[in-house]
Amino acid sequence: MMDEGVGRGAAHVALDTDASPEAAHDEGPLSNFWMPFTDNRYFKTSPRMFERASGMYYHTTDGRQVLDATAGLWCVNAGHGQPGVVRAIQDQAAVMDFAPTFQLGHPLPFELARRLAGIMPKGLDRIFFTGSGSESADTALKMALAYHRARGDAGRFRLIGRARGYHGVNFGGMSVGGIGPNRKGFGAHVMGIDHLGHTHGAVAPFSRGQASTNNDLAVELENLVALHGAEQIAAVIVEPVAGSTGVLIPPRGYLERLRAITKQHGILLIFDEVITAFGRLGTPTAAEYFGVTPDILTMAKGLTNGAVPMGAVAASREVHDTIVHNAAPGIEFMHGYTYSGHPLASAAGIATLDVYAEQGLFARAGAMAAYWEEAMHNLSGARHVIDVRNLGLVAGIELEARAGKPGARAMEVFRTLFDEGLLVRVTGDIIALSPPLIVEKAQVDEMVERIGDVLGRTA
Ligand code: PXG
Repeated sequence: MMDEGVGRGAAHVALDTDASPEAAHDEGPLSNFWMPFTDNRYFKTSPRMFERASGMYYHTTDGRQVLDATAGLWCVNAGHGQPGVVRAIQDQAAVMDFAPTFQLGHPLPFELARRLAGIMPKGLDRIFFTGSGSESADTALKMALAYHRARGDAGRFRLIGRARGYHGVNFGGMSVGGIGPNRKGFGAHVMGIDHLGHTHGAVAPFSRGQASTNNDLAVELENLVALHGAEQIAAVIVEPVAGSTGVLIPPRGYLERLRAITKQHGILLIFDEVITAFGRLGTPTAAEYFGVTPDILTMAKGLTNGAVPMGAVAASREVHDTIVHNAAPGIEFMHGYTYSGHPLASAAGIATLDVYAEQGLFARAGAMAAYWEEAMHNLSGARHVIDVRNLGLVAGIELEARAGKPGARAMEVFRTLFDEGLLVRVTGDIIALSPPLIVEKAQVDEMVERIGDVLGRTA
């Protein structure tokens, strides 16, 4: 249970938790919030609660400081509590809380779209707003289908994802996604979907940055084209760097090959940049980092520094103009969300882009990447570590699984690290690190030391 005497504001609810585990999850004050992607029964008997956050740190309800090595959930790229973002949200809430964007407008999303277009890869300058990464993925898939229909090519209905891919939890994103446990419990999914193989293990373990492989993994796309005929395939969606599945860095030449094959066959390429956009690799987008431009690019998370929920989809002129200019008079794309272009989210987005620019955070991440790489690979010899992968300010530390208990070792490491003051993410037996871009070298060192230390003490 929680330590005593630190309850303040809403956080005090945790401290009133009945000591009995049964009471906690059946009737206690924590029982009503059905938590997302959480072991609810465990959490409610052993809650870990945040209370406030500032810069690189969270502070917990039991009065501890926790170094944030995950930017929240890959989203607080500028660090917590950036004053410009806080002010923009507060000011906007007082001026106009909500305004519809269906057949009406207000200036903020137009301004944010213009600003975003300025940092997207050249040509991806038509911006559709959503409320999350999941909504962005489904929006992008619908755009791809609508594009081919608008061209009179409605036979292109197939969507191709990738094994171990993550594109959120809505039906489209789940269906193209390739993480088994996220899919298996939910019935029939969207029809007409195939998956490319993943790239895990394609390069030697402990490779630094992007590595080469002799395997032509993209040939699988050629095989699907041969199987179905390109005339049935609408789009391919991939994360340029796969995040949720445990940091998979694309082998050299792989994304370029996907781009060449899709282009050759009139298939749209969608990059899901929900975690890679906004400086994670030292550039505004992974597309720019890799020099590969998709037709559609999805974003969320760092768009508002995580401070207000918002996602976005950047479409090429070709995709946008084909849908909009071929439509009958009236609404051209029958899609949108109540919160598309929400005033508070738009204000937060504009302020966040200001912070990124004024503090030079993308370049800062790029400059820190070499130090980060060196530091992360110092964990190569740590107990249980079977691979270290890195790119930009992302790293994956893969542990050997305990016999018969996949994920157990990493989960134990996660809990111990948290209790001792470091927040990481784990997925399976992989520790994923993605700190805010304001991270200092001493904090990078601290992450490595703490992780190495806890691994050494973990069975
Ligand atoms: N696409 C990608 C590539 C993502 O990483 C989503 C879509 C969905 O975004 P929303 O906003 O609907 O959650 C994501 C989300 C993790 C972790 O620990 C990753 C995500 C979410 C939560 C945890 O790896 N990515």
